[in-house]
Amino acid sequence: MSTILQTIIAHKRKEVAARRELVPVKLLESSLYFKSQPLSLRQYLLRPHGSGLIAEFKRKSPSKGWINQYAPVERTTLGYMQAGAAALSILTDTEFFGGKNEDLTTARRFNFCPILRKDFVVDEYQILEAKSVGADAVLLIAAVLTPEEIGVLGRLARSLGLEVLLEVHNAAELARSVQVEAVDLVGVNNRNLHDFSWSLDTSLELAAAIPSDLVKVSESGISTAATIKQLREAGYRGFLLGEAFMRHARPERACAALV
Ligand code: IGP
Repeated sequence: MSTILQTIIAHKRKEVAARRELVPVKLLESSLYFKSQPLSLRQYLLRPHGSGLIAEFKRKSPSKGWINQYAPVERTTLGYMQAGAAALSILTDTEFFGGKNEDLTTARRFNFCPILRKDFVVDEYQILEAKSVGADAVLLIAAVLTPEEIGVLGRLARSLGLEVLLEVHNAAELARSVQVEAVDLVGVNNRNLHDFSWSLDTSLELAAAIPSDLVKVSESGISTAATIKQLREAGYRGFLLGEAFMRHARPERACAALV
């Protein structure tokens, strides 16, 4: 595991332990969202003439620092969807990405579309939490989880109606982590988490190795329609873009310009 990931995961475990004391599982389960029917990220990405765009709300990152401190969640996410995005991704990690659970709930109040909760899941508690704040899908990162953990967390998510996006960075992670009964979509991260370098080849080379019944999503560093076209031709149906939008004062306008 890279050092930044280790730092994030260590912090996340402490955070979850503290959070569990404040908001016990019983309380999470009383959230109204617990009773709601989630929307299918898979289906929204596979819509015949859809953009396949998953537009991300991300204020900062360990590699870039602050990207956008001021854009409001309401205007940005509604603008993303009006521009033609297929779904939203909301960073809820506070320490490293400047997000919070309330950002997701705010996005939920303004949008009828699938919402991916972007966080570092290491514990079943976080799956219940994702459901309680209104998410439709969760991210599981292969680089930080054993295949057993992916199985347990993925099956729990699916039992609540949440879809699971499994993030991989290379062929080895894909081979050991992909479990069809616990995963709905595979996200290939074009960013190397050890040195933050970027290569589209990561997505292009892994495409053929992803089981065909899982929806393919390409993540990170995408900023042009030409790249999206190339990925679509390689079999990708989802395109996760964050910084290309968020680095603008009006991220939703950058999204409209791309769709
Ligand atoms: C978006 P970018 O380069 O368009 O901002 O990337 C998304 O892929 C990236 O934010 C991301 C991420 C993650 C963030 C991919 N995997 C895991 C936090 C955790």
